Amino acid sequence: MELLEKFTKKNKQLKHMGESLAAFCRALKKKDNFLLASHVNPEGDAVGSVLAIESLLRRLGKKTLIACEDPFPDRLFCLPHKRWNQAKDVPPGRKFDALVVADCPTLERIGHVRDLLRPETQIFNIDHHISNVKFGHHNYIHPTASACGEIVFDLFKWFKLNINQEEATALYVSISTDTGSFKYSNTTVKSHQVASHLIETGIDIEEINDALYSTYSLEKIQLYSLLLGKVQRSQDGTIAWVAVTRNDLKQTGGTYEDTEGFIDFLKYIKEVQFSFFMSEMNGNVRVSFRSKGNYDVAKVAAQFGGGGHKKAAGCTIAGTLEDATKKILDQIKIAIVKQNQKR
Ligand SMILES: [Mn+2]
Repeated sequence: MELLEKFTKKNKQLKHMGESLAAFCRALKKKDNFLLASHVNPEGDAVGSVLAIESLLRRLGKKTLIACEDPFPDRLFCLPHKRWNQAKDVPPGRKFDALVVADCPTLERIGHVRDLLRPETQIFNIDHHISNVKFGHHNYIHPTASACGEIVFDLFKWFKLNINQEEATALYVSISTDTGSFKYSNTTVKSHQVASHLIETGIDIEEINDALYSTYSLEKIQLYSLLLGKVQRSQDGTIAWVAVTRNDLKQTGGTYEDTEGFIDFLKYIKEVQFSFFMSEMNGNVRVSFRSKGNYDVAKVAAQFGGGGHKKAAGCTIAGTLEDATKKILDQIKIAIVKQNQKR
């Protein structure tokens, strides 16, 4: 109990950015017709948060529509997809008085959903990225939350709504995926507390965890096998990286989506402190970073206009894989030197 009190105290001292939860929720209450969105290439936290907020608003009697740039990710089949729309499928002329954006540090990252906005649309920005630029008319950002879903849970509490199983599943997926199944350093007492409330609703966590972490297609296994054979390391072994090319996908029948999570294998190598995973895409290279210990990959990603968290970040670099690799390695080496000087 003592630990819990200590944590709660510490958590209160850590300031959220933007307005208070009460002010944010009161402003939400005043709107009627909501559009909900998250970032392009949505993962578990983005999808789970959006689904749960949509359900919350619907239970408050609001009109809602989810529209994201990308289709519902197949791998999240444990979540309902029937309310998910792509921005391109929203009928033109449909009016919204509010947009809720979850788990998204900048408005650019919602992609073409921006085309659905009108000057009068009020933007509600709910997030946990420390890099969030507070682009909303209303912002509620909690950088110490392990997942955006953890913050959405607080919204349910504020509105005094009992979370149903569908909402609990969505929020569990949010928190579980953003904490690497409660393993990453962003996992807190609160992540576990919220999870315990969600489990109390009677959701089947074995089924959810199997769906999230133990259901692979043969194509994905074959793609992983190919990529494992291509892993490269720096001379001292502290940096590891690999790239997936269009040809790799063709050869194995895997998809870009299948590669999510592959970067963890690089991190599992004992000596590795920095790892990055590159995807070759339409003349661009999409990069995910991971770090261990005190190294900060958000700063490395920021050098390329990206962002994220200290130990998990991403960016997009224009150009070839070879160029991107060289540029990234240079920046990581600078980050290592800087970090070692601090010691
Ligand atoms: Mn997140």
